[in-house]
Amino acid sequence: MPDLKRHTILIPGKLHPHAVGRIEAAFPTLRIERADAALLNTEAMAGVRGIGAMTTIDADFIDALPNLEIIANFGVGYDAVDARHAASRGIMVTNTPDVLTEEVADTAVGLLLNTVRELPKAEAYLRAGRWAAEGPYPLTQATLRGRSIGIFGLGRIGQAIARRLEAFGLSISYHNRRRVDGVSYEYHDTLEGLASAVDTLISVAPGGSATEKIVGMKVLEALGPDGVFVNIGRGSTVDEDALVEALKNGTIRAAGLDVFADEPRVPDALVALPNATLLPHVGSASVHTRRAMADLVVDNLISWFSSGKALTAVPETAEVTSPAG
Ligand code: NAP
Ligand code: 8YV
Repeated sequence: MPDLKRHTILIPGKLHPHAVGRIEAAFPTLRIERADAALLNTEAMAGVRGIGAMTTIDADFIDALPNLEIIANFGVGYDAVDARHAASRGIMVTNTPDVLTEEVADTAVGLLLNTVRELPKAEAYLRAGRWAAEGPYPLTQATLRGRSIGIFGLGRIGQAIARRLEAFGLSISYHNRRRVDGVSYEYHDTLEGLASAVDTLISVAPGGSATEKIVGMKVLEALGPDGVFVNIGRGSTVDEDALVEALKNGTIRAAGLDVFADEPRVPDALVALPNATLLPHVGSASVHTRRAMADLVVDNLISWFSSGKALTAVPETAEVTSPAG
């Protein structure tokens, strides 16, 4: 077994305590407040061989670390890591797929139900004593019955959401850049095309330049006045000003959002809307699933430095090989 104690791992910013504990037990570890090269001296920068992180790792930070080999990202979404730049420098990037898929799909379905059937508002009504004082909570205008679901991003999580909603008796369509083999759901080669074919759009697409604000007014108009929009993917994919406008003026009926463009800041205009159901990015946030994600971060680092192989390389760095050979 190669000596892991020769490889320093940098943890910039906060990371899950189970990941921190395992990294500290296996490797010499350096912790800094944020991914900022100004916080490291030249010797420290030269010593860093791996990063375990849940924060932005940009090209400048990567370039400041001459002996960096691997960035192990906590999260399946790695839009905060400049993976293309890492690949160009021969640096491996890993993420945490699969271990969170079912949890996030469960959350997505809960968020959809809360949005359509107003369950959080109904509970608040009960807690405020209004059931006894005023009578039953009003019937919801919306229902899940008869809805047609469009999934933007039919990957691992999108397919897990689709499987659940099929069992609810709902029709499923999707948009990706490419058709998915082995599924019978209707494919749309544009997001707008998908939105006009369905009344319920669930976004579980990655962030990044290709999807930046792609859910804008045109897509929301295509979804229509009975439309429900759920976002469990990334906030950056949505034009939030357009969404606020669409929810205010009835362009769509309601939205359920777990993710926002500038987390943890949520626009006051969204918070003020009665037809927006809002969650603080809790898609994967159970003790069980976050621990599995933490394990996968550390297992990637250990595998890389002991066998030269990453367990879950992101596509951009799939061809990157270990300098150890
Ligand atoms: P995945 O398996 O890679 O699925 C992503 C899907 O999006 C793929 O089917 C991909 O298909 C499609 N896609 C990517 N870029 C696209 C584009 N520009 N236009 C259209 N479709 C595009 O990833 P996953 O494991 O399902 O995770 C998906 C995302 O969920 C993550 O990236 C993350 O942002 C988010 N997430 C959120 C939470 C939360 O707590 N809310 C938790 C976990 C993950 P093509 O490549 O064919 O286009
Ligand atoms: C995490 C996520 O909460 O995996 C992802 O892409 O969005 C979530 O599971 C996040 O990455 C870390 O806070």
